[in-house]
Amino acid sequence: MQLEKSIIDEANHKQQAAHQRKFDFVAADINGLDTIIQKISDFNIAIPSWALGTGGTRFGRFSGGGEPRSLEEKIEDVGLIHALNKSSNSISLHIPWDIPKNAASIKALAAQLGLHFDAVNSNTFQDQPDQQYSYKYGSLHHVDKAVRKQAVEHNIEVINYGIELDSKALSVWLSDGSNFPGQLNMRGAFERTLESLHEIYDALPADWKVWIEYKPYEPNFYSTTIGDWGQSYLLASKLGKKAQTLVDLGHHLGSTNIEQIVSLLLMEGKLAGFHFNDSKYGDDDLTVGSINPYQLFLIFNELVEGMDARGLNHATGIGWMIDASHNIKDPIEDLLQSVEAIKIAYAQALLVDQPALVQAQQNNDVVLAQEILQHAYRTDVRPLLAEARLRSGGALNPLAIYRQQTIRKQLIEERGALAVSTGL
Ligand code: LRH
Ligand code: MN
Ligand code: MN
Repeated sequence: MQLEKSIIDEANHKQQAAHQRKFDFVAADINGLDTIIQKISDFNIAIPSWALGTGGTRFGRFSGGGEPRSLEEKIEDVGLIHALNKSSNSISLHIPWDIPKNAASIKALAAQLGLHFDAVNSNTFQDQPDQQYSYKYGSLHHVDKAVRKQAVEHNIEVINYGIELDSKALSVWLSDGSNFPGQLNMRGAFERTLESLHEIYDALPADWKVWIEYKPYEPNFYSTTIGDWGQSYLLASKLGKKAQTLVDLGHHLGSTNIEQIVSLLLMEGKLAGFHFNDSKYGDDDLTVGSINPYQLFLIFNELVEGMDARGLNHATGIGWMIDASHNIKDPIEDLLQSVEAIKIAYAQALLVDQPALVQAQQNNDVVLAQEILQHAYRTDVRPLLAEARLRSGGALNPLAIYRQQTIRKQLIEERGALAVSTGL
């Protein structure tokens, strides 16, 4: 289903006066208001194809119904999200969960909804029914060359699908690791991974990147071959310019200073981008900003400062993507919340008085430095986001329209209460 623009306009009209009051209040104190609103408008976050269905855990899966049954329906769901928030103009595919069999028609459908394709993700962490060798003991790091070859070929196949869709990056996450001390020679595992990644790297088109994601544990609980940003960075450095490190916010041990990692990767030109989510315990994949919004703001503060220093365009210089999958929420509602949370943190970071912060740092005025950051963080930027959406033709309040229009109910009627999507 698609959402008529007139429905959005009508709802906006009803909320206009209330919006204007809130907007005028916050706008009065902001320098360079129009530039900031334009930056907020330009900032889009890719939606992963696996987030549109209920995620589930190994203890159960509780579908809300009306899940997309095909890649086409997933694209339609992203189209709905984008029509409402004008901030989600791309989709990232995980292959083989979503195989773009007919690339031309898939691309045409996406284009009709104002969407394009972000990075393509490979999957060598699960065995597929038709594959010859198992990934039980790993893929790109496997001791057996034949298994490594199979995994390399899968990645090259994913690149080829991506080329047809005009994607520009391959995103690789490996579950390769070991469960018990002694199971694996760690140096050997790393060297074999590097060798395999070299073969994949060599298959990348000139204008492509390979994004190397790290994660400390799960599904392996003793060692993971690409376990932290250092290991990912080492691989990316050895591979060359087209290889960079991808930061998934849930892939850090408790209280890791993620903003510092981000700042240094950016400095080295090695920051591929993000998988946004939030976590309390581990790789929880909770809604972005639902647990630690201040950390998200501090990350964006490093990003804005670092990207400005390097002359990078905020909207296009880095891969911005959500990576989450929920068991108990309507996925579309969750994605609307996630995009909003990311853009709130971004907008707050845009408000940081950078020259004043530099001065405070020079003077070692710790109190003032904290005041400057927290002044920006404590500003209610939601009216700025709403204004940016309004100016782009989106909804002042996307979630409210989604509910008022009973979109999930319509999707259940169209697709069925038991419709289950592919993915996690
Ligand atoms: C691994 C991960 C990785 C996968 C996705 C499904 O935990 O974050 O990005 O591709 O989840
Ligand atoms: Mn991820
Ligand atoms: Mn993850």
